[in-house]
Amino acid sequence: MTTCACIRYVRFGLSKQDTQSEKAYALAREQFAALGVDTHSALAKLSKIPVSLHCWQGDDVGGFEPFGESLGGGLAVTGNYPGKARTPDELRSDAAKALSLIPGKHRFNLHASYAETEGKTVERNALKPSHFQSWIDWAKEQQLGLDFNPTFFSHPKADDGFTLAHSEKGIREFWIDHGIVCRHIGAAMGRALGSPCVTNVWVPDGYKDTPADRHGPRERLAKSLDTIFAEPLDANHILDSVEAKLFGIGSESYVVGSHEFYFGYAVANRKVLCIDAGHFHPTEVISDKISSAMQWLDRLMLHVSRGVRWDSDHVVTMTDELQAIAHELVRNDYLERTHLGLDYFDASINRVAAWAIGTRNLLKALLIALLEPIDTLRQMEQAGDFTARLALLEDMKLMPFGAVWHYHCLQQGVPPDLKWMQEVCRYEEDILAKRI
Ligand code: RNT
Ligand code: ZN
Repeated sequence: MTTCACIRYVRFGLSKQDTQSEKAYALAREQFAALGVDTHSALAKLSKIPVSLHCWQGDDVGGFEPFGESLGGGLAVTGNYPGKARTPDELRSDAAKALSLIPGKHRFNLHASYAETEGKTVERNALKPSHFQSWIDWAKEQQLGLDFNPTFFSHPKADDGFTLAHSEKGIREFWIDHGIVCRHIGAAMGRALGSPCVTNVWVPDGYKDTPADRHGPRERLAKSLDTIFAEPLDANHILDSVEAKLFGIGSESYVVGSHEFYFGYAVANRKVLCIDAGHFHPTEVISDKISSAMQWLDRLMLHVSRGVRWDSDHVVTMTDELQAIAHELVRNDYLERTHLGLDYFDASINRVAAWAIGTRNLLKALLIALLEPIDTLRQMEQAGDFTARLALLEDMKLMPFGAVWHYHCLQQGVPPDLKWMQEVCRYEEDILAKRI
């Protein structure tokens, strides 16, 4: 049994830190100003960047369908930390708690399996916007945008590992219809909330062992996607996106929707490409793909995740790669064309904390990038002074980003580092621990 860590955090909660934060910020501001960087404008930009929090961290990708299939699609969640959300209301309450610990205005990313059908079995090809009305109402109340995903896994018709690329027409059509109804749901969400809903197609289709036919399934997947996307929908309401993967559990040898497949599909059909940080070889990074992809695509969706030795979907931490992703988006002015989402699921720790840690880290990485003296670095590079470029990049690493972040949290009315965890502990004691 895991216990709550409140005691440790209460002790760290030095109130002195708050009284000194203005002073620390003023000093940091001067240090950045000396490099030609304005901390106020960096914070103004940061406060406008939305991150799409993934609903599935709150209940281990369970969803609320009455037929409750166990997790499929080659996905795996490990851990049994108490307090997982069992109902949509619990999930909404947990997500609201997490959002209260994160500076800025954000989005919430739902899966079709989180439909609310009042206990009735509604097949995935018959889902309607009304099954997501409570989510839409909640999003309005919380001032969140919504993003959406058809659910092509955890379902009897996906049990043999194929959906949109299935060789049987009937099964393929079932999943095509699911994709179609989900686009209408996404569009309804976007219309209701006045902000386009990124509706992301990811299918698990693939083979455990060496296939004899790599071509056929890919041809079927392309045709199925064409049918799903045939009806033009208003881009003010919905943006279609497609997500590739290298392998999953049970699809180690061949994934139909590979990176090359979807890159080509997205370019040819002007779709949003969703790049998941965990969907490549373990040493392959997505940060270097962004500026290549942006030459050919209008928009990207990122599933910011952290694979540990495989696509393990660990909570996002402050890694070099996270910072590299943030630098790419800021340096190249891609934020307007990029939809930032998170994609991880850890059931071995407090799930509200997992959301807060990952989202705060992404925002911190963006802040670090926004505080970079990019013009100076570019000038050095153009002058061929690679020594100065390296020296400045390295010296930047110990700049007082923490003081700026701390100030930002207080300005935005959320607890700063070393404080927010107290809130999680309290919530765990009062709410999560009572869910037996
Ligand atoms: C799976 C993909 C996909 C899912 C979510 C639940 O490997 O990353 O994005 O994680 O749709
Ligand atoms: Zn993903």
